[in-house]
Amino acid sequence: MTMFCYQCQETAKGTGCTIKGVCGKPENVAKLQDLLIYTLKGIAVYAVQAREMGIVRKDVDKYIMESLFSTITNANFDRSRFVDRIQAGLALRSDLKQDIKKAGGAIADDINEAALWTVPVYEFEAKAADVGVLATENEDVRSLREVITYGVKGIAAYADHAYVLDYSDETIFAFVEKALVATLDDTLPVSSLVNLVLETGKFGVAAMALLDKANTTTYGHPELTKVNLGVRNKPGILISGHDLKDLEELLIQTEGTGVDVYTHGEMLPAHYYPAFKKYENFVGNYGGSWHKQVKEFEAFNGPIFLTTNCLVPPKDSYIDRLYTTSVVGFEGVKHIEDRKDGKPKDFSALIAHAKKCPSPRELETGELVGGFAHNQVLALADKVIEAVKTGAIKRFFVMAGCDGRMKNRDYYAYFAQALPQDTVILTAGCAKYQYNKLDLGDIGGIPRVLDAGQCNDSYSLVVIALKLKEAFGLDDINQLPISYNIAWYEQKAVIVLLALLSLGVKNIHLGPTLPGFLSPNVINVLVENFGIAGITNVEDDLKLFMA
Ligand code: FSO
Ligand code: SF4
Repeated sequence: MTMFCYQCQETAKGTGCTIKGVCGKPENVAKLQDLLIYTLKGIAVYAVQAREMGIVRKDVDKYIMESLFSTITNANFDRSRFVDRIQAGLALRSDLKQDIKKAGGAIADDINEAALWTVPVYEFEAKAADVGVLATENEDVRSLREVITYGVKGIAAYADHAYVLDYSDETIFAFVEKALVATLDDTLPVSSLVNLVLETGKFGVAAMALLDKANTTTYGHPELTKVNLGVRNKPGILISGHDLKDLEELLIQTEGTGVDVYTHGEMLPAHYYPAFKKYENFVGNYGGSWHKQVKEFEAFNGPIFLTTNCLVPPKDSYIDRLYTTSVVGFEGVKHIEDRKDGKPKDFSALIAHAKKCPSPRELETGELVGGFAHNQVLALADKVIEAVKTGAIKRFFVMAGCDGRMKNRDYYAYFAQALPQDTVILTAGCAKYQYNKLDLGDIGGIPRVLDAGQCNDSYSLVVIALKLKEAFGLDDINQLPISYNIAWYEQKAVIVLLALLSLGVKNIHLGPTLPGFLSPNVINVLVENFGIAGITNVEDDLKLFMA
């Protein structure tokens, strides 16, 4: 086996990428990501013990979060970055061990190998071969361990965004470390792993709530906004990913320079935040979701700045215009260094680059309407509740999640169009690009597609559901006229799903295919306890949902 990765929806044949990632991840990077995860588990062994002794190392927490995030699909393809991370991790691991010893703690004789191993750098990939996903032989245990691992990757991504805005929660760090250690424990019964999966979902809710607080406190509550889709006749910078602080610093530094800023993909919802509306050069959104980037980045003409996933291996036609930052990386692509000593990131190179480029080529014109995060929807609550009571709105469809390359994802565009006129779509994440430019109309002034924001803003949809449950005096969230038809792609969607399960949401339909990392027995557990199902075709699924 050269490599093995099955963490995303596009995994080869639905079972695993074994030669090269469908995402473009090469074998050496896949192996180093496996070794990094193993390194994190070893560090977590000491971090858990240290925490019990009252030793908390913020640098370790931050390192674990960023490292998990860096292994998410389409975040980082740069081999050297993983080698550096693993080396830094081994150094942190021995520091932590020393801290424990200095404080009088004993290191257990039977400590896991993950906490002990060392090999020279040239043997990293060979070592990885013994510690990857397939090292766990029992397929159900492997499946549950990986669900937990992917769940904590999602938590880490959201916790990292909150951390950047100075919001953190020790209990989230402690849980992530505990969960990583649990995936090493061969004595844990399957039932405990199943419980841990649900606990992961609970901390997913906590991480999304924390990020929601960080975003809304820093930038205000998203509000109903019309976002321009056209372009202006000035050079521009295109920013993609999920990191709002990067956007803020870019807007501050580009203001008055004659360089415009456009969003791409998951950065679109930034337009909904009041704090960014004052920037005259914040022009609009350019293009669609992440997998369209090759064509759209080519057409943009100016520099493109990737703050998080999803990065697609770039074409020569624009690689010299591409910039990455934080956990994102690709060999040969310029990287904007992290903030140091409280100073903002330095975008002068990007701005100078933009000034030498022609303005973006127009792809489309018109506007998109969004900004329906919890605060905005609750401001319309009376109208929404009235519409439900009168029957003007019969059902809500949560269609949050991800978009992707696979042709069969056009199911979601057809599904959105086939929905009866008295239904409303609640969305978040890049999944919306399948249908957010269709004219689906409104119900008494309430748009039929309510976009809450990025994938993490799926939290908003939960808040809305809980408020509706309260307003209608129901005891169970499943009694609401809400159906869940969720599209997934990568590990942030995994944590969104686990979060919904931990809140007791039942009968979620997940597509376009069920995860390759779920073993048949684990799928059975999900079907029996939560009524999880896949999708079939628009017609049959609609009948099922509307029944
Ligand atoms: Fe999409 Fe990519 Fe936000 Fe994901 S851009 S697919 S769930 O990384 O993060 O929704
Ligand atoms: Fe394959 Fe997805 Fe893993 Fe990439 S992230 S190697 S496409 S399973």
